[in-house]
Amino acid sequence: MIHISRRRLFGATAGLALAATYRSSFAQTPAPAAAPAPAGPFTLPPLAYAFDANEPHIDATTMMIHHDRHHAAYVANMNAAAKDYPQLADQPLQTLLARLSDVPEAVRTAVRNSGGGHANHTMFWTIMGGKSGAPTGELAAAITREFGGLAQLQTAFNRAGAGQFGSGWVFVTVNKDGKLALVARPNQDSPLMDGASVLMGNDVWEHAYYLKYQNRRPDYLAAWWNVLDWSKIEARYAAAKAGTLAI
Ligand code: MN3
Repeated sequence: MIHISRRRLFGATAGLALAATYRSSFAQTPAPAAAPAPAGPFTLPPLAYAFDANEPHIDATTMMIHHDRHHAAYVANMNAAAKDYPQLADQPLQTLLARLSDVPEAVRTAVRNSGGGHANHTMFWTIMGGKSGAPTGELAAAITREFGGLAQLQTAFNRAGAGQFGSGWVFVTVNKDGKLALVARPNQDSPLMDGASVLMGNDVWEHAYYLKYQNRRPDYLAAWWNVLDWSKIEARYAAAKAGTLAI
């Protein structure tokens, strides 16, 4: 690869000489070992759609960096914590987060930040990749009951997201009776930490939107509704009511 670009820069003769030099020096240098697969009980869930599936509202580069680097870092941090405290993996993540005070103090902040980040992003990917539309059935009825309708939910949700100072999330929570509520949380805190269930949520950290929207967080919040997969959110609603919703 290198000798091709060098040839363009320096001409064929010089390029070939350079290429020979590079080849011989590489031949004496052992290839670097492949990065080890992240060892540990926590794993990065693959996206169920392509990085560009949410274009033009969320660009592919943002999706790639957000999933493969930001979310991967939360997973890696959880595995680092689990190295010394393997009991962190003995219970479901949502249970761990609901009982943060039981987590050993040495890793409690790590679990709050990275365990919260792992849970929040795991939820986040699953509800996107869609083509907008609107909720139907019981979820649509619940949204009308609680907020007055989808448009009113969007207005209140986007206002909460724009008003979240610094980094954080906006969520709609759901209880076993199907009752919805709007909550904003800082950093990677999650309603799971209060024992609540999350129906849906949007990430308002700058890494979620800055490449495309820069400081225009309200524009990102408004555009995000275009990539939702309401069938996934309806399934989460049904699971929450059945008591089977995990993250
Ligand atoms: Mn994020």
